[in-house]
Amino acid sequence: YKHPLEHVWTLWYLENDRNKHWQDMLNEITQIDSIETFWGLYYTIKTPSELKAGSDYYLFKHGIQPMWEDAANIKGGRWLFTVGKSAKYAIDRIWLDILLMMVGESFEYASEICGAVVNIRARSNKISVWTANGSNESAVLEIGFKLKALLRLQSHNLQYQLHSDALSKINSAVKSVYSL
Ligand code: M7G
Repeated sequence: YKHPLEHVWTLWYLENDRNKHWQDMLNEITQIDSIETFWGLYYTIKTPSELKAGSDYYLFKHGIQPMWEDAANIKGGRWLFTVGKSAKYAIDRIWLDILLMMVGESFEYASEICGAVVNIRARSNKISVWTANGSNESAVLEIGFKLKALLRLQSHNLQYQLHSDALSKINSAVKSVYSL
């Protein structure tokens, strides 16, 4: 017997390759539909801190492509925070906490959650939680406050950015709609 999750989730992995378009670097790894498949996968794959710079993981609800253009994301945005390199394993702990919050439906506005992303970069790593509707202020703020509180991120600055701004402002800074 397996303990089913409320939603089926898909894990994606991106490996940087300068010869490929961004979308072609994204690989769908597997689907997660139970607590047992979650932990089986978690202990099989590398943790974020073990990935090489330029790599990403994406965990999204099944049926949502982890890109701005997907119909489920296009009106949405992301809570973004950077995780410095000084605490090497902080990124692993925060990523696992976020995965558990998502698959465990911990947010009051869980239906607004699309997925989460971890970007491993040479300078500083980033984690973001993507929500469906950037104009749903109560949902955006509840999710942001909960991330800040549960993740003990008092020292981190969380920024909410709209995907539509990211889409139209490639190569320039994306403004933040909310900041916590
Ligand atoms: P990133 O990997 O989110 O951050 O975006 P980084 O700057 O720290 O590496 C890098 C680039 O990947 C963007 O400038 C886009 O060219 C491309 N990219 C990233 N995302 C999430 C998307 C997306 O959802 N859609 C498209 N079309 N390109 C994206």
